[in-house]
Amino acid sequence: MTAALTARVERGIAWLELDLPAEPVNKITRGVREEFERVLDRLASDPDVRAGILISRKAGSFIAGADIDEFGGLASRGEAHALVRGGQVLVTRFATLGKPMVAAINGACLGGGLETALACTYRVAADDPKTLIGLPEVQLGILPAAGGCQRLPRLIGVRAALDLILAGKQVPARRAHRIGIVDELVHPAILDRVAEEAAARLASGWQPKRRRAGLGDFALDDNPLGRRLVFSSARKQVLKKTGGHYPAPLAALQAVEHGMKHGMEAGLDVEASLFAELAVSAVSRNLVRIFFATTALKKDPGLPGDTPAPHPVSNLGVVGVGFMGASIGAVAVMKAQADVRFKDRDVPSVGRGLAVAHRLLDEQRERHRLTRFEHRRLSRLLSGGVGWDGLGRADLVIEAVFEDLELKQQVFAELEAQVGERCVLASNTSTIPIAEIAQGLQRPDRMLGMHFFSPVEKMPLLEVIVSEGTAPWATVTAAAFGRKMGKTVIVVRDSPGFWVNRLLAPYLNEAGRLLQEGVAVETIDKTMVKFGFPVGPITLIDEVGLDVALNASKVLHAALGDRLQPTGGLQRMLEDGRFGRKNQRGFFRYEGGKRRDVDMAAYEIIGAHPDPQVPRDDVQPRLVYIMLNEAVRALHEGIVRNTRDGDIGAVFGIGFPAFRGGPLRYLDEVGLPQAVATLETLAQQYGDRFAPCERLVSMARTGEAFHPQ
Ligand code: T1G
Repeated sequence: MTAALTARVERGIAWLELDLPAEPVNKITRGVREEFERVLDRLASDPDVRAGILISRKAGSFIAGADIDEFGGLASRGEAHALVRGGQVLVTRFATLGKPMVAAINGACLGGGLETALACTYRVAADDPKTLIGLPEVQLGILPAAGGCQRLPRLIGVRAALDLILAGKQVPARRAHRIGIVDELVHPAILDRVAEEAAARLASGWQPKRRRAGLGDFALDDNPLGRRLVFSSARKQVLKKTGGHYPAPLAALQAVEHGMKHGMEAGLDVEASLFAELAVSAVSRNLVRIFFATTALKKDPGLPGDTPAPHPVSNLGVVGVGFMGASIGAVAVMKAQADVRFKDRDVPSVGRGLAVAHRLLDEQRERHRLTRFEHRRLSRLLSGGVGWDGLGRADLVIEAVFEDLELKQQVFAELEAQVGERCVLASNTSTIPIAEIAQGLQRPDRMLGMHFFSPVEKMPLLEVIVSEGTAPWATVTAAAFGRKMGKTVIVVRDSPGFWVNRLLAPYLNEAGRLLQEGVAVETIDKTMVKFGFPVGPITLIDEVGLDVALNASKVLHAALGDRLQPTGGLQRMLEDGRFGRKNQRGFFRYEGGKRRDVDMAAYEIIGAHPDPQVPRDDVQPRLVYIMLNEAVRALHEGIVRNTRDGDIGAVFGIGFPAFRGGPLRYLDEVGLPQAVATLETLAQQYGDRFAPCERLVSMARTGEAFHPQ
């Protein structure tokens, strides 16, 4: 096998150059570890070598960490323990070589990659967008276990380290420099030279002076009492955020705390044993699956077989620039560097849209995610007007006007006359069938749906909706542009509610029924948060807007019949002028933009009263299983292309608990016969809407699974 690591010595400096053959990223496999060990042995004993430099020769990737494939396949704790000990030994080797080592970081430097760099004496990083630095392990349900929980807090302080480790954040090189992870930030073109100079200086005994970040931070971090405070408040925050469902951040916290109290060696022991436990846990397995499903989707053109190449989209038009349209435009500018033209019916609307988009750009600037120069350059890509002019050059136009079929048809009829032959037309509808919007177009083949979720800059999912008539080139173009906007894209079939709203509607309806039956808002919401959703269904209704939720429900009810019948509660709430958070009136009270407690008036309006006698044991199964059953139906109808897309869509679009792997994975874990039995019991008690769908019953009978192992 070709070597991943090449070593050469020049003027007393050893260059360790890493490029893992036939892989898109550098990662620390068993093979790479062995190569490192051999090379480091030679380097240590070679009297001509005074210092070393670790650098990547793979574009965009320094080291993306340990090989996730390897630990995803671990069979036992013992095996996991041995693997991670091996990693620790290697990383420690860098720190104890007796010769200074410089990490010259270009490209992703994550997990074990950063841990290796932290064990080096000095770190120089290339100021390049690809240079992302962090310890993302907790996102995979594990903890940094090759010394990351020890060396990072010692370098930048406990609080700053916890801030990165507990959320699994990846930060750009510039930020890593500012918080003290990186010693020097340089233009990529001079990385080699600066690293070489640093190595030479270190070899002659130079000691880099490190400015300790915020003095206040260290005042707290450096004394035992302050530190105890830091740890206990971090623990509280983690528990609040994870609801206790994700053990990895707590484990990382424990490893940092133990190491700071009892020293590096003891800390490494804790890292290793916690890693061994977590790496073979169901939570980690599911999170690793989600990682691989997401990376697979990054390469998926959206259609099977030989697909046409996507057309490049450098000019985007957005018609209808309310909050949604404006945010889509802003993200297209920031992430895809597209030239974006807004169009709305009057000047004030265009002005408001532009203001929303500029605000989003300004926020990035304020958070130092954009330089002043980039901010200015990107801001200039935004323009707008009331006429159709400016849309003639568009490669893609996304319509985000009010959810009204006739209005949308009219917009597209006018639009079609303005745009060029190769322009894709997309509607950001959340419910209206694309084929209906496309009716009357000269060229319905270039029409599709792009269903973004609000807030666009935060929500990771995009549903690209294709109807029977949509041309493959249009599909792949929209999907590719969505990915460029940083979204995880699933291509779904044109059918009422598509995937996300199809699953959401029965769930929200059921929540409405529970309310009507006398279950309190807090009980419903807390039950689902306990199951692992980020927010409960009633909060979700307030967040998305009662009008939006009711509209989606009505569309699905009309299309799919009785089992999707909404309760009358939402209608009555709307008649009372309650739209949810957007007008500060909903199921909750709001004060100055902040959500307060449940608005008791809401119970009056829907004509229900919380009754403590109502049994609560069924709240969770009713809400969960009605969604699971619908997911199986929709999957069987081919709304999503496969179980992977279905699970990812539910996790990223609805907030289905990631640690459960998605609704279809969860069904596998429960066992299909058990799921059928639960649904049958619920159907007997609460009605036919719970009757297990045919597909689920037949799969349970034949012993199939959604994700066969
Ligand atoms: N292991 C295995 N495969 C990896 C990998 C890794 N660490 N990182 C990336 N890949 C694969 C990915 O599946 C895809 O494969 C291809 O590389 C390109 O990735 C002891 C325990 C590096 C920022 O969590 O965040 O170190 O689909 O499409 O958008 O504490 O990948 O082409 O076959 O995502 O340019 C911690 C996870 C490990 C890093 C690149 N490290 N990776 O993004 O490309 S745990 C991570 C990423 C650890 C120690 C421990 C991103 C990226 P394929 P991509 P990209």
